[in-house]
Amino acid sequence: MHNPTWWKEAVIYQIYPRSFKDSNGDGIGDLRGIIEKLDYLADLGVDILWLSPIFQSPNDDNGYDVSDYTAIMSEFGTMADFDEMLEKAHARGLKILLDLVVNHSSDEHRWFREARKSPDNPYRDFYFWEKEKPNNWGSFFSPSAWEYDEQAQAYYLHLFSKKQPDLNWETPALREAVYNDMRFWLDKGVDGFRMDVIPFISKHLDWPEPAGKEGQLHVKMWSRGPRLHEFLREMNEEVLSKYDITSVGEGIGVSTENVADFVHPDRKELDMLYHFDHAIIDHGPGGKYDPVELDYARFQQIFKDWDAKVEEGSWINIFLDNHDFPRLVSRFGNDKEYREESAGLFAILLLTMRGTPCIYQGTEIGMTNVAYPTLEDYDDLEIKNVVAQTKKNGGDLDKLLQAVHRQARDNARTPMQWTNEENAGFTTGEPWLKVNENYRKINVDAARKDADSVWYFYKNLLEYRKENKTFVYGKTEFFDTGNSRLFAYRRYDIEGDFIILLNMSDEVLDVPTEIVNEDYERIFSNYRYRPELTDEKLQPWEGRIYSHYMAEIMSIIGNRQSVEKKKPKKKKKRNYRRRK
Ligand code: TEU
Ligand code: CA
Repeated sequence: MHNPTWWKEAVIYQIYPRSFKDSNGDGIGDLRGIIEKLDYLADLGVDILWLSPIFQSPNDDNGYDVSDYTAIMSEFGTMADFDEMLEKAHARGLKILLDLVVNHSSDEHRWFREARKSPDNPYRDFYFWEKEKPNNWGSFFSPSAWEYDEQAQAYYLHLFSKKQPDLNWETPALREAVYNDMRFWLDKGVDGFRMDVIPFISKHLDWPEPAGKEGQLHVKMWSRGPRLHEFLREMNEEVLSKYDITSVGEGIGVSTENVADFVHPDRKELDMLYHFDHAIIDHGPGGKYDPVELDYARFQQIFKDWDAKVEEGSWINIFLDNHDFPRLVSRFGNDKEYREESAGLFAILLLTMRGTPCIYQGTEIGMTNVAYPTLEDYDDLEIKNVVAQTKKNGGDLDKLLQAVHRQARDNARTPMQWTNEENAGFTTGEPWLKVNENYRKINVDAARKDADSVWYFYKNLLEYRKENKTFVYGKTEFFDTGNSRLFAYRRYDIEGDFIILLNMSDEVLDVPTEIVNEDYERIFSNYRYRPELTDEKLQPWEGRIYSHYMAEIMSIIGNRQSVEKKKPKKKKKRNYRRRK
């Protein structure tokens, strides 16, 4: 059903360049910093680097507001640095995905500066203009999605900040301009794009007034506008299909009911996308900063429901954190007593669930959320907006700080922790966002000196995944364990047969022998050689991979026919893959 394809077998590593590595001491990560770390990434064993936006930008939203799609952000370096980075990445077998942010541009983009000049400017229709505010839509980063522009004498639409005016895809010249900018990078040899809020590019032009409070977000309504799939097909036909590249959609507002419209191969639109179902699982009635307790039963159900779509031919990404969400170990795991254990457990989930995995920078060493003492310590415009709104409405700022500690995007944006030196070895200067104090303990240097670290667990699992394509192409079977904290599934095909057990709790649990019978052998545990490891009990946050003994023998011999149907007497347990 699934044809062998490089982007299905690959593992994506997301770099947030601003926070990855600073090469010149100005406190801001940059392209030369990435170049310095290419060997590190190749050694870890990932295949594709997705770079959050590196284009010229006034940085209202850290590069997600682009003022020139074919220029490099001056803080990040030069085009020569980019070319060198691309060449050196390719030389190491690493592919590069750029972040295509074309639902909106920056208000400082030449198109917008032209457009606001007059109603008959050739760029006017690159954006949406209305004489009167047509509805009560809210915006992600400000109360209203409509902003009055004095020069234009009209309101323009911005679903994000007012410095991120929405581009008007109804205008053929705009689409052609976007395609040209895409070709610019693809002709340089870039390997594809991650596409920011791509389901938003077609709008309901009758500007419906949705029921609900003034300023409310209407993700469901903004997503999948009437001409969306026509635009995506055109983009595919005009650009994507002409290159051997891949495309990842940010599937905001995409559900299991409609994912196939985007990524089923028959559609010829996108290769894969990542959905938000588990990423917004703890958003409460008041939204993200009104969080509720995590529902692990639902968490499991989400993976099950989406995998059923993959079975039907769609392809998706598996991710648990990125630059927009808290750190996975703090959010889904236990970042206190069981930080390393839960980080390891989620490494197993990421790398064995069906779909192309995305590892976010720092996750490979189990980086955690940060808790700055005051709201003013935060940089993100989303938080600045929420703080302003809360103040205006006389809301509880202490409660907000608690919620920000838990939910802030800045949790994921603190500088990458390389060493235990000052500022985590990220910069010799003053970092643009304060480092997480725990860098003295949690850093790449320390992790690579410790054979039992989260880092080595990732490296070994990545290598194992590469050798066992069953994790890529095999079918999935989910087991009902009767415990919302015990996640169990099987990945199998003609070449392999694995059972995965994930104990997402602080408790010791019994191994469910009805699922893992004696034909299955434990080959991976995030508890490795620790004394508490036993066959019968799953330790807190222990994750295991078992392999069927027949499949295991066959994978060693490499020939199914020649294997005698007899269980071997005693095979040595491999709790953890041997390192070469
Ligand atoms: O994110 C899409 C998006 O809707 C986010 O605003 C997300 O819902 C939010 O971060 C959750 O709090 C993309 C980018 O990934 C994000 O960094 C940008 O800010 C946004 O688009 C606008 O370009
Ligand atoms: Ca720098």
